Amino acid sequence: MSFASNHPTRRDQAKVMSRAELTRRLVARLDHEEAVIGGIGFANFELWGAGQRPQNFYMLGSMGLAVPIALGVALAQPSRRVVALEGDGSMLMQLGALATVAGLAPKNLIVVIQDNGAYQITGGQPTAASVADLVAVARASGLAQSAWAADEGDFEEMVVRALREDGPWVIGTRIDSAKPEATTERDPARIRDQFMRGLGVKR
Ligand SMILES: Cc1ncc(C[n+]2csc(CCOP(=O)(O)OP(=O)(O)O)c2C)c(N)n1
Repeated sequence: MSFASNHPTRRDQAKVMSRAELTRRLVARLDHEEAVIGGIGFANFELWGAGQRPQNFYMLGSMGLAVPIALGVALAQPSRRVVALEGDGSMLMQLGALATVAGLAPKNLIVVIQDNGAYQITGGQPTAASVADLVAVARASGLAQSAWAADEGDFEEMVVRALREDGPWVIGTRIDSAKPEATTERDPARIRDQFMRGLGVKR
């Protein structure tokens, strides 16, 4: 069965879930020093809260860079699985990244879109994610293995498969706008250095 036909293909078929819980479930499934890039917004706050790992990178300043950074890591280290966690606002700002991923087709890349329909960290202004279904955009960009997670169990099933089988994968999640449980420590130089050590490219 294909990914798309096994899981919801429309945003309105997906349950609205807790970002903190989904992030915890994802991190709990990591067991091969996978790299995880948390996008600006609350994606990286919850990644921080789910337990700090040297293979985590927390983007603090720029929207839309979780996927491009993850793509670079995936191409540089093809034997490592790489996960990008990106909010809908940031994804909308960098839609071309999806087509670039489709063109380069790294088998080890997993994009998780965290769609709360809002620019939450700057006050909850609405995004266009309810108009432009981001999973449909990903599929139309050439990423056939793109689907929405129906619920928490479905999300975990998708993650397990994506960590094992060839990608690239796009997993859409609808999330609520709960206040994040943690706050990333704002120390970009330290974040960069730890990540480089975590990837084995710096001593
Ligand atoms: C180019 C640019 N424009 C605006 C901002 C300010 N800004 C930082 S995060 C953010 C919202 C991010 O929204 P989303 O990616 O959906 O994540 P969420 O806050 O919902 O977790 C905005 C508008 C920025 N950092 N860069």
